[in-house]
Amino acid sequence: MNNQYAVLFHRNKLNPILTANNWPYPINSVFNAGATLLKDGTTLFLCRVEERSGISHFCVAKSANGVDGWIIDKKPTLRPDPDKFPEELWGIEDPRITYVPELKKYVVVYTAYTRDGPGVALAQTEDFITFERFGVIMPPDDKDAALLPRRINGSWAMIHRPVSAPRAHMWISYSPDLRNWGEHTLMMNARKGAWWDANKIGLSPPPIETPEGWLLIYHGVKLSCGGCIYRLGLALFDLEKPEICLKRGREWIFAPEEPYELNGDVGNVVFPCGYTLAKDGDTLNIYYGAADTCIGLATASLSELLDWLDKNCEE
Ligand code: BMA
Repeated sequence: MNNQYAVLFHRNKLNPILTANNWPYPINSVFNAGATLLKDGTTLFLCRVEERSGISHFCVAKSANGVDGWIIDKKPTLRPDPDKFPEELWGIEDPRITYVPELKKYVVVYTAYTRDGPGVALAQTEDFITFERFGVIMPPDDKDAALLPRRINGSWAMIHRPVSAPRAHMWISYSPDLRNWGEHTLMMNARKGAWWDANKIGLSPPPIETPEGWLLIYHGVKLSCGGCIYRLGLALFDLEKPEICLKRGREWIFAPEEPYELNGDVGNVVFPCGYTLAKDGDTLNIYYGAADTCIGLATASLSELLDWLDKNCEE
């Protein structure tokens, strides 16, 4: 066979695993879900649900095996609250969940769609029923953010993606208390020219801690006359100085190919906001928004990803 390349992400045969048709109340679409494993092994999604007004909220869905049998909250779990948080005027989007052992809480970092564009907001929860909202912690334009699960040299660390139009790179910032952020440091640049990740990149799911470093699955946005293509690549960062990039893959590793990824409200998009790691410590379940319309699952081996990155990183 010609044109053979490494296939690292394997789509589940039940894909798309969640769609608007599964929803217990009327919605437009469900995509870009944050994901975590609860203590009893249940997979929990905090789904971005787009209402039939265009505004998004979050809704919890749970499954024993992370593939099917989803039990979905009968009504929105977390809605934008523009009376108390005016920066959530046009909705809340793209949650990324980090379980923080020190706090014994889940920290959810998400996009607040403000009058002036997307900003980064943070909330913490113990049970995904009640949430303590901190409001906007990074002003617009900023999004694609997730918290690291532990302090780095005494400070909390958050990866995010401010825009300096027309380009957008990944940054990391540090905080003593999750509210006040500083030490803003450039982490990784978008490439230039014809590259798949030229001009605009961003974190996809939260970083994955491995003995070799923080593994980041990030998205690159290729813009052409035909529109945008959202694809995924890999990079590895230093465990104790996460702004230092150790390796960056040359090629993308996952791209829209299936009909539900190519066609939808925004075609040509694969956009994971969450993953879970199986008990074997190697199998990653990567949950991705497909075409801003539904949720897909792809499975990958962590050791294969690290191995591929080793052999396919830029010099
Ligand atoms: C990004 C985010 C995502 C969306 C993607 C593709 O900028 O806004 O919510 O899935 O674009 O439309």
